[in-house]
Amino acid sequence: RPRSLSGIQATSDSLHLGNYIGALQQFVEQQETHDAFFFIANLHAITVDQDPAQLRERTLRTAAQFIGAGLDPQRSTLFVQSHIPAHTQLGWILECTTGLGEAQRMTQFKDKSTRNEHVSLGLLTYPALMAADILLYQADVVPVGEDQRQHLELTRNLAERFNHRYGDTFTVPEPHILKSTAKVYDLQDPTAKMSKSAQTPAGLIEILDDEKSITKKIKSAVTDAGTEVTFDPEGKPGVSNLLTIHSALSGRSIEDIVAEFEGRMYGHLKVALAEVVVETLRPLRERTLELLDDPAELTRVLDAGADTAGAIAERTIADVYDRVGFLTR
Ligand code: AQP
Repeated sequence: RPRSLSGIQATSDSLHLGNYIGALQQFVEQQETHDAFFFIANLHAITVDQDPAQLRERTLRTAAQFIGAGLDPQRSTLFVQSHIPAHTQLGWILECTTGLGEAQRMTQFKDKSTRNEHVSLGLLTYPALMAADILLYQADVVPVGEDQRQHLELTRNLAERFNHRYGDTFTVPEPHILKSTAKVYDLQDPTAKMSKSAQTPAGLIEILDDEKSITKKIKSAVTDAGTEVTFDPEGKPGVSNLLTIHSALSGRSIEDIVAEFEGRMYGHLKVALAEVVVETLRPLRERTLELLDDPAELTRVLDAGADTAGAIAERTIADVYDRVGFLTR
C-alpha cells in the first residue's frame, strides 16, 4: 500500500469546514486505501504565539476531532508531532538545504509576515519543518488543501536536492489536492479562503459549532447578484462556494445539485445546505465530545501512535545523519 501522511495544526478549539473538507475528509478516505499516518502539528503551532495550557488542550481536542471525524486508530497511525524528536532533527538539516530566498518566496510566509506584528524565524523556516514531517516517513502522497501546494512543491525540491547530493534517501511525495474541494471559501467573503484568522467569525463554520449557529451562518452567507443557482466560481463565487460545500459533504455532483434548484431561489439552496452540514457534523461533534470526556484514552491512542511513527522516523534520521557525515556514537 502507498503511504499517506498529513498533519493539522493545534491552533484552535475547533477545526473549521475548510480543514474538514480540504484535509480531514480526505484523510478518512485514504485510511481505507493507504498506509496512513496523521499527526497533530504542535511544533508548527508555535510559529505564532500560543498559550501553553491552551496548546495542550487543543492538541487533545484536535486528536478527538480526528477520531470523531472517522479516523480509526486501528487503521491509521495518529500521533503528536513533538513526540517524535526526529521532526526537529531533520527540520534543521532541511533548513540547511533550503535557500533563504526560496523560503522568503513562500506565499504563506509573505501573507503571515505582513499580517503579524511579531514575525518569528520559525514562520520563515516552517516549510523546511513541514518537509521533514513528510520525508521522515517516506510518504508517497500528502492529502492537503490548495494553500499547501507551494510547500509541497518545496518539499519535493528538497527531497530531490538531498537525494542528488547524498544518494537516494527520500521518497519524493505527490500532493493529493482534489480540484473540487481544495479551497473552501469564507461565507462572508467568498473570494477569501475560509480560515481561522478570518475577519469575522460569521464567515467560518467550526466543525464543533452547534446546529443553530451553523444554520444561522449559512443563511446569512453572502450570495451574488441575480437569482439563478448556477456554478460559476468567477461570476458567482458565493453561490459556487455553497454548491462546492454541498457536493463535498453530500457526495452528490454539482450538476445534480444545480438541477435540483433550477428555478428556485438562493434561499432554498441555503436551507438544504444547512441541513446537509448539520447532519454531517452532528455525529462528528457527538463523538468528539464523548472522546474528550476520556482524555486518558486519547493519550493512550497518541502514545501508541508515537511508538509506531517513532520507529520509522528513527530509521530515517539515522540514515540521514550518516549520509550527512555526523559521527555515530
Ligand atoms: N479553506 C480551506 N479549504 C480547503 N482546505 C483548507 N485547509 C485549510 N483551510 C482550508 C487545509 O487544512 C489543512 C490543515 O491546515 P493547517 O493546519 O495549516 O491549518 P491552517 O492553515 O492553520 O488553517 P487556517 O484556518 O488556514 O489557518 P490560518 O488562518 O492561520 O492560515 C491543510 O491541509 C490545509 O490545506
